[in-house]
Amino acid sequence: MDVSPLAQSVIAGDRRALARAITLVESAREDHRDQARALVAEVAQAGRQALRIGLSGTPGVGKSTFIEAFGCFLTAQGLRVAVLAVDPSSARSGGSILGDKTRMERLSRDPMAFIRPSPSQTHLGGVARRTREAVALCEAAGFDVVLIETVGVGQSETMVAEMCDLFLLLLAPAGGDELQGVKRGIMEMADLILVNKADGDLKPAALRTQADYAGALRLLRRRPQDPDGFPKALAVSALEENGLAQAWDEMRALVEWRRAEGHWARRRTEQARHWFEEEVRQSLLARLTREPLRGLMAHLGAEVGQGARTPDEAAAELLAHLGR
Ligand SMILES: Nc1nc2c(ncn2[C@@H]2O[C@H](COP(=O)(O)OP(=O)(O)OP(=O)(O)O)[C@@H](O)[C@H]2O)c(=O)[nH]1
Ligand SMILES: [Mg+2]
Repeated sequence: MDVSPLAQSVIAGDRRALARAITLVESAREDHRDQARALVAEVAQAGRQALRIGLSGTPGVGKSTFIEAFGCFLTAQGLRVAVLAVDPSSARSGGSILGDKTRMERLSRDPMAFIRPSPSQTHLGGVARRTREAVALCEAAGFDVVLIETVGVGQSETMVAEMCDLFLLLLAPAGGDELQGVKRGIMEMADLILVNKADGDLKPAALRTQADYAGALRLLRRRPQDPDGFPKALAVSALEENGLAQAWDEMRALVEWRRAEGHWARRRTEQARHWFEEEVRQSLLARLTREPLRGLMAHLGAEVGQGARTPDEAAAELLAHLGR
């Protein structure tokens, strides 16, 4: 199949073409992979960049509600918004935002928005590539903002942070005065912490939690990509749509500063390198699980087990086959 017509339709902003293109990059078939590679390379020629925003938070914190409210807020400003989801956990079926299309009812009907449910899960390496390519397709299709939702499990947050310009962490108001066991590593990735559900009875708790996190963020090591005062913690209510404009103002201020200081471009460059190296690593690992290397691995493993070769010798022997 010649992917050029599809690529051109994506660039022209044809939503059905975009959906088909994403289906192609999600395919596990080997011949589809070649087409997907050509497709992604061709759409890259459009040279478009969206603002990529990663959004993470534990189940029930209000990610879907926030995306619906924030997405509609953005489209009301005349921005085109694409929403993608990453859900590598096998515990959930059907992908996180598929069942949520009902919860994102307004946004899914919005002609300025495009919502793509996450496909059923595979290993994280495959998820990363597919998500990255889906982001690239949305950018080429002319979306201004690409929101990437991830549940706070395993490595998915780190992965999403590695493909985003901004990383948002959504938190719920804490019951007591303790920080909610948010891992330090995740806090360190956040550009903006949004304490959600700052409404009704939960409002005082949300404001306390926000103040706690604001304090905790000040204790973190200063990052070169941040102007004064960042990362920040804000209180929002996705349900009542409060604090969204302020959150957006903060995001824009941060992005403008990073662009002006060269951090934006530098980060994109680093990310491209990261994904190149990751792709090499993943491809090498994948080859080990296929013939002929899989059989050779088993064979050499048995020899090592019998003491016929040292582990190091056997590894050298196996690696010598990589180039063949
Ligand atoms: N009071 C209040 N409730 C909220 C707010 N945002 C979300 N909720 C409620 O919290 C519950 C979970 O919201 P979701 O948006 O489904 O949360 P989620 O993070 O997408 O959850 P998962 O998809 O399961 O990971 C729902 O009952 C929402 O109505 C808010 O700002 N205030
Ligand atoms: Mg959800």
